Amino acid sequence: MQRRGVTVWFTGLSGAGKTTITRAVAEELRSQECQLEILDGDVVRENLTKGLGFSKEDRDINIRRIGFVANLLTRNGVIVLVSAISPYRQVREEVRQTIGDFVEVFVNAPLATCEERDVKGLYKRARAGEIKQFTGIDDPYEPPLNPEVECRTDLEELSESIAKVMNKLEELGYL
Ligand code: GGZ
Repeated sequence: MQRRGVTVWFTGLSGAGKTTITRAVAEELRSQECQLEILDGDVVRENLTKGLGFSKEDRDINIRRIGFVANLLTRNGVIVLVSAISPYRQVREEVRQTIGDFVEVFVNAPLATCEERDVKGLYKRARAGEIKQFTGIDDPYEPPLNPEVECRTDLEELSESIAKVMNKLEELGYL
């Protein structure tokens, strides 16, 4: 019998740790021989949503397209790991309603921490005004009000974050 699919949606600021947790959870799921796919904002923007910018309109289109693909996969029994800033609550809720089997993971680290990490040097550039509409600097981020999981990546180890996600998937009957 085919397992039930689910979309696990990782939302949070740039540098909060979405990609790191997503990859680690993917590895864990693979070891349990789950069928999975990753849709990472960075990668998606190079193909599926190439050409889109960072206005609210473009971000919403980006999220709706990711949601569309995630839905197709989810209803075919795949565990879909989406990693995108997805700063707007309303469109995240819209995607949740469409997909149904949806687990929201708030990857939460204070802006100061993300800025300190500044893995790609984007915050520095945003502060210098070289990048406009940068989330957290001169563009909003609306945190989830009732996420199924919250990972405080400034306070917890990666292993703890992975365990939280895996335990939730098990609790909800997806594993
Ligand atoms: C936010 C930006 C921006 C602006 C470029 N604002 O941490 P990253 O670098 O590797 O991932 C971020 C990515 C954002 O793409 P998403 O598809 O996740 O965004 S959204 O869900 O809001 O549509 C960041 C980089 O692109 N980046 N410019 N202005 N992040």
